Amino acid sequence: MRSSRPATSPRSSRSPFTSSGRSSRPRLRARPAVLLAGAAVVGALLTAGAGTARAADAPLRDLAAAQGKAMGTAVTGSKLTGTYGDIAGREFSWLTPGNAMKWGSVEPAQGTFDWAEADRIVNFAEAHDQDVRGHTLVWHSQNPSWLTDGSWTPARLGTLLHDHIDTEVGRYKGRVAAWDVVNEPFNEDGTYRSTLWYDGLGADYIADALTWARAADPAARLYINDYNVEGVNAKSTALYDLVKSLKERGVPIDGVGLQAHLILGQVPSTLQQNIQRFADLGVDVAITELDVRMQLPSDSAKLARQAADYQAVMNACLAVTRCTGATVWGFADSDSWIPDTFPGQGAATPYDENYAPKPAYRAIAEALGGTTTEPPTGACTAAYSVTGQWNTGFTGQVRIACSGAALSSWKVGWNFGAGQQIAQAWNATCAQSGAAVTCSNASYNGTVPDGGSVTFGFNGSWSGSNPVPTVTLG
Ligand code: 9MR
Repeated sequence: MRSSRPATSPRSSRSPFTSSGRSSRPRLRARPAVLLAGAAVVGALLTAGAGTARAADAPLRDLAAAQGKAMGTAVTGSKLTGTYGDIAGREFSWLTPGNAMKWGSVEPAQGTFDWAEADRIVNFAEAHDQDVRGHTLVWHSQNPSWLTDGSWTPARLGTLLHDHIDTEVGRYKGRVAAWDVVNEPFNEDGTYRSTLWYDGLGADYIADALTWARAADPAARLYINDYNVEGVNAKSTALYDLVKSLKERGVPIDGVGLQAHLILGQVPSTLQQNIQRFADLGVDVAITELDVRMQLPSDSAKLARQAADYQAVMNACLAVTRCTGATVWGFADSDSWIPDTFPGQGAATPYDENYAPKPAYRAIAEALGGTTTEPPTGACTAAYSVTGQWNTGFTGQVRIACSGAALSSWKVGWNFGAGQQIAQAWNATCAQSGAAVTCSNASYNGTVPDGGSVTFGFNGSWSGSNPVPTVTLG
């Protein structure tokens, strides 16, 4: 299934207006910080009725791109519509399937494959100009029972693993930017975890898996991913020693994933130092599964502490060039694994169950250099931003968001101050008379629920300057 975004969107259609290709956000290979191309994201935001001007709230992915980083989230494919889909597409530049690419999901019976949810996520990512982090090829958990219950000779087990990697990486060749090839290979004390793979094939199952993944898609970045390896400790040192020896042996390894399933108030003080030591080995580092859990119920003090924790993780990544970015393990509390696994705990993600951003969201944005404002209660707001600009043309968007209020239809208006002219709009009907532009909802997006948002876009022309107009929402 393709995106919910109509095909006229320049992001999905890759129209000539965006022929420079994918935007200025970073690819999964680490690179120095760059500024957003063109006009970057600037905006004006007015509260409905009240008319108070506010600073723009740029999406996290744009803020991250301006820092040379990416911001990602784990997603559930079946949820990628409505508000969940809007947020996933708008705020994040990486998507990780939370479960859809695990062996047990893709090959439930031997030789019988189900790629539906994985395909859905990859298609969504492509329609929203996002990279996919494939997760995960070799793990001790969420394997199909035919595999775990079978009795295999080492040779047969190796062939099964090789075929699995060939099949899955091959299927998404060129479409998955990075793979968590091996997941969670270590015990807490730094010894190898006893698993189907280690017990059957020995420690070189890791080198073999990486080599097979490289052969199946030479362009994909290959990672080893683990938890409790965020600070300097016995487990992260074992991972460090492994990566060092793999590099020395010429085994393909491009990065390490630090999962970062953290407990409130317990961000390791050695996080940045640890990221740096992996970077110094010549590999990328990604924060791959960030969440910060707390004892429920949450309260404002805990949420403030959590915000500081998120900010500390972002700051550590920002401080190291080879830290490519951070992925949250589910962006909303309603889509988090924590309550099921740690009874009584939760509220671990940056959005609450109703998709309202929490202090942690604002902390991430601020760490990434953004300014954020909390919308006043009981208001719908419209924010105008220029998302791309070239010689004589530009792409703009307006986001209408409601909090404590809702709309069943909408109309926004503005006056262009420098002769700009709208050429084409999507997700709205727009008309321009002289400088005055009015845009009203399309048949399918007049409803903006409490806690939800709608975005429409347009291409226009400009010359001389392209100032951001003041937008009114009526
Ligand atoms: O988020 C995943 C959850 O839905 C599954 O039930 C769980 C099963 O183990 O796996 C979760 O994701 C895990 C990830 O794949 C690897 N690191 C730990 C994550 C949380 O358990």
